[in-house]
Amino acid sequence: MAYTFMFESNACLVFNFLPYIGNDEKEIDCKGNCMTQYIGLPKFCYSISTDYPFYRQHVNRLDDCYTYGTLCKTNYKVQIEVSDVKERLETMENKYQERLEAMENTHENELKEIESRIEQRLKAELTEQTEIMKKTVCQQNLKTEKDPVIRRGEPQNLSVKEKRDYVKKMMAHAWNGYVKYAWGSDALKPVSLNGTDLTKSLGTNIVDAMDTLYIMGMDGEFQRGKEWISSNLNFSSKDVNIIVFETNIRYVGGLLTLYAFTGDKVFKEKSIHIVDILLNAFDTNTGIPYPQVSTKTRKSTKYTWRESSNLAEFGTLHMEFEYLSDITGNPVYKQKVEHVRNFIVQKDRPGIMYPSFINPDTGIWTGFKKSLGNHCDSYYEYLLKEWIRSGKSDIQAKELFDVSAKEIDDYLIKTKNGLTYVAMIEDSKIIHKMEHLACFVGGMFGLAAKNEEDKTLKKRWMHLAESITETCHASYNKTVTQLGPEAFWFTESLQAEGKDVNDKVYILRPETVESYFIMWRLTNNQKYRDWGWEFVNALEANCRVEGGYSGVKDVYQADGGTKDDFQRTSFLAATLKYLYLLFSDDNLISLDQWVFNTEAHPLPIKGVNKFYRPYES
Ligand code: DMJ
Repeated sequence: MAYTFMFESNACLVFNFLPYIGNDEKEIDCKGNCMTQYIGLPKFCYSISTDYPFYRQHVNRLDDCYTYGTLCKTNYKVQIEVSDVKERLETMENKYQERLEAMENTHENELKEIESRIEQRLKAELTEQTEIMKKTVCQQNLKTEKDPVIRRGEPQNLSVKEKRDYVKKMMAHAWNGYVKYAWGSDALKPVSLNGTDLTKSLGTNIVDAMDTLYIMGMDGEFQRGKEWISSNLNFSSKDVNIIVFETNIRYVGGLLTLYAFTGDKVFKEKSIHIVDILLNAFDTNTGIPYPQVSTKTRKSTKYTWRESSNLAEFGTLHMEFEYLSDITGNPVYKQKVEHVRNFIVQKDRPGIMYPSFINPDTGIWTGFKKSLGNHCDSYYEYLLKEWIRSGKSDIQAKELFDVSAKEIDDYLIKTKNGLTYVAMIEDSKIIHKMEHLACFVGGMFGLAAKNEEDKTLKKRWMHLAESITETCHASYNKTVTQLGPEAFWFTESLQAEGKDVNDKVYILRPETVESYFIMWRLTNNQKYRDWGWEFVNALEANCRVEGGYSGVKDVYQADGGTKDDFQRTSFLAATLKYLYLLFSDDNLISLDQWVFNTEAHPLPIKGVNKFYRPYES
């Protein structure tokens, strides 16, 4: 096919191929003026004339057009074989297309690479900026937010303040007796006005009581205690078998709280010194610790009277050991307790909950009591509390707690004549007896409810918390002394009452007032403060003696019968601390910031509490 293009005077035709559009026509006049301007990328231009039928020219400026414009000054009448042109054009076009595609592919890859590099850089910059932002926000928060309150915390109400002042005076009486008659010993015999040693004068009472002194603002006493710790607390200087569980909850827990409160390195160093000795207990076939370690030989042993370690002993280390790793940067402490937990988790559980004993050499369960009292109690307590202490990052602990809590609820929680209690199982038989030790369960379920998101569980746990605390109060209320028995029964004839001689003692235990305190904080129900005050009166009437406070042998007798002449250190560490906090403002050692170990030493909650003081290299 042939087309005839008539070239009018002073005009020539230029085929202009825009790279991606195909051909186009542009006119330039023969004086060299482009009638249409070329804009943008270089373009290919074909000018047609008789002399140069196909002339390829790279045109990107007016000047170029001018050159070819001059070729067609005269009028031409040209016949062009358009098919030829078309063919050439198509070849060109195809080639161009290929090149274009090749370019596009290369560009696409290059582009992708560039994009990914840019993306990575942006991400890195974003992370860096976010970190900077976080730090700034965090620092601002620290400046603007109020510090967690660890002292003062005076209640508004005057009569509550009077009660609190009264408790502080009780603390002064207990402490002064110890200072006067038993300084440096482990505990005070408040009737015979002497010291008594469990660990050959390693000053248990001092370390255990220190954080209570601090919270109460008893500065002189605190200072004296600190000096003693600083110069005398040296386990290597004695030759004694220390009990892993007791040493951990009293010494390590106490020192860690003091470090959190004050940031004073002496407390951290002393806790490292002690835990490094305790680590020897974990050198067993299973990694389950033996119950005791010699401070001299560092050899760990079983008790002579039993082969096994109990659940509460090896299951009440987690909070302290994890926290110690966090403030020292030394992972060995947490590794030990994590190994213990993993060992237990991978073992078969015979029946519900956990048996009370395991042989640390063979890993075989040996005791088949299921209980929230002696030998078992704080294992369950620490599952919940370690989850809280870890800032809820220890999910395994929470899952284990949830399973146990359900089993406790399904099998051990009983209600008789309106009183809900925690029974126990011995050799598969249910025993309708609750130990005073298990009265912490009210507070434990309260804390669990406070931290639970599932509404049904929250409600159930809160109900258990209230009703179990109520039952423990009833066990106090039913005695002449208004002090609770060591164990109480639910039978045809007994309702929350002790039966045997051993049931009837009251040894200054804190578990019931611990639950009053937690329930008060959760509900602000006045009855918990009232019950706390009844308890203060009962202590004053039955336990106060010249040297301090003593346990009593029969809570069902006037004055509690004979005194046991023993002021347990947990009375200062826990009983009086919980009482004081019960009558303080709720922001003093807030439950949002702190979680109490089983000896009532508050540990800061990770990621929440400014006093956490994590290790910084
Ligand atoms: C405390 O020393 C600890 O709470 C332990 O876990 C059990 N209870 C005693 C005091 O009664």
